[in-house]
Amino acid sequence: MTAVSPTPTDPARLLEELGRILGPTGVLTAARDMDPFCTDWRNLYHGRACAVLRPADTHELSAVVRLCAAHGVPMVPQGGNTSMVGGATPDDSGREIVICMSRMNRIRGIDPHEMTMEVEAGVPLKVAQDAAREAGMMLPLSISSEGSAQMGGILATNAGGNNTVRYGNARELLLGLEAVLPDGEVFHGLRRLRKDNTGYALRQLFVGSEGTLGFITRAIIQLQPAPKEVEVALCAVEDAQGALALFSAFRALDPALIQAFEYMSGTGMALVNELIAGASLPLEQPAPAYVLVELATPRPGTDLRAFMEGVLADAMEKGIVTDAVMGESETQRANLWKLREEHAEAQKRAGASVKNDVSVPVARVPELIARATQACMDLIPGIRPAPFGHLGDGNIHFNVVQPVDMPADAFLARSHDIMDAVADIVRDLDGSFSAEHGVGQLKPYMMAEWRGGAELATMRRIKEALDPHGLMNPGKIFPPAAPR
Ligand code: 2HG
Ligand code: ZN
Repeated sequence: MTAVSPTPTDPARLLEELGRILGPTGVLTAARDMDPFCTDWRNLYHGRACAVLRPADTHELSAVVRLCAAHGVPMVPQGGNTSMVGGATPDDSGREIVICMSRMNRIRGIDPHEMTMEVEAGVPLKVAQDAAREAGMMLPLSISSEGSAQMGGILATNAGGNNTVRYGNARELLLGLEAVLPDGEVFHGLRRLRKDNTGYALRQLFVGSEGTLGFITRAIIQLQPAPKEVEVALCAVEDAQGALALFSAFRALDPALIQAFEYMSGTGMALVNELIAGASLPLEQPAPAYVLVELATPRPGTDLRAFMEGVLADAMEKGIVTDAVMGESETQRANLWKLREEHAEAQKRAGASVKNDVSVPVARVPELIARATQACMDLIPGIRPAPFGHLGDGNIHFNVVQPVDMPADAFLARSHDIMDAVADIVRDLDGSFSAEHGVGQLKPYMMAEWRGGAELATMRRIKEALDPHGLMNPGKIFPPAAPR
């Protein structure tokens, strides 16, 4: 889709009018102020913006969107700027306006009877989790970037993370939603009903839309009871087949207890130990691969520890697990989680890397890892495959780190070769080329091949219906349309 300006832009007049709506602190135009909003977390995309706007509420946002739409100015919604696919970074034209949601950061309420929380888009996930905990409940969504990632972006990208195996993705937690549409109209869908069959579930349209259909401004999220018992174990295994066998063992006995089931390669774990301060492997010796499993229950007196020990002892007897350690305290459990959560940061510090956020049916994870490892090593000698991720839901981050002695640029120039080689295997295994990070501006080129025909055509019709001028987050999700 090409952006068509409804009226020619007059930047000076537009900025003046925006300033009148948002006040002086709500509009940033100096390059040094805008820089952090124009570069992504991975440092892959460097855009330029005409301004960065910081509305304080839905009313202000609606007014500025109406104005930008009238001027034909493209808008890029931005939350915590933690996208792995450049989903919140403007292009380099200098025409786009970044609209940052971080001032809309109030928790509007927690309802202990309904077990719901109403949040504004700019609330960081960690803040929402802590508020749920203080109220004696749990917000069951956990991702490595939870300190910065914001609820609006989490919903807009349908984030998944560590607890998907038990509670689903962000989509499954959503009850109600408010959004500002591309013309500035407000969509009022902040309902907290479990049953509400009144035509299309429009709120779900915004989930996973990556900011291409409007701005999520507020949401009502389903909470869960706080766990009363939690156990975390780090297990050494020979390979992903062993990890899968352990998952099956837990699942066969009680799938409802598995709160997270994470896989890590030996290579990835070694990078964490080498590059992250305070990280240290609490096992006798390094292993080819690891599992981090968390069990939790809201029922006191379950003796989760005995259950976990029993499953692990049996797995060790069968040779599935070669070594294991269980966290004895909250601090120890947090330290075990740190080894998993710092994988992205360690890989960033290790040099250039190529990410493949892919999913396959759970039983096919070992085949994915084995085949993709071989394919990448055939492609670039010395490449360091460091796959890790959410084995329990089939989502593996098949990330590869540059060879030690290869220049970063030369390695990154092979990004598409690597991504295509992994994608071919994923397709063969009935998987998806994007599991939880979205399409952003990294992967639109894959959309036509993977989601072509009626699927992509229907997405385009929805996009055109809501955003006929193509002003919302241009360049994301959709590959350029073929000329008619
Ligand atoms: C995680 O699971 C995140 O830690 C980041 O999704 C994954 O760095 C990555 O590719
Ligand atoms: Zn992940």
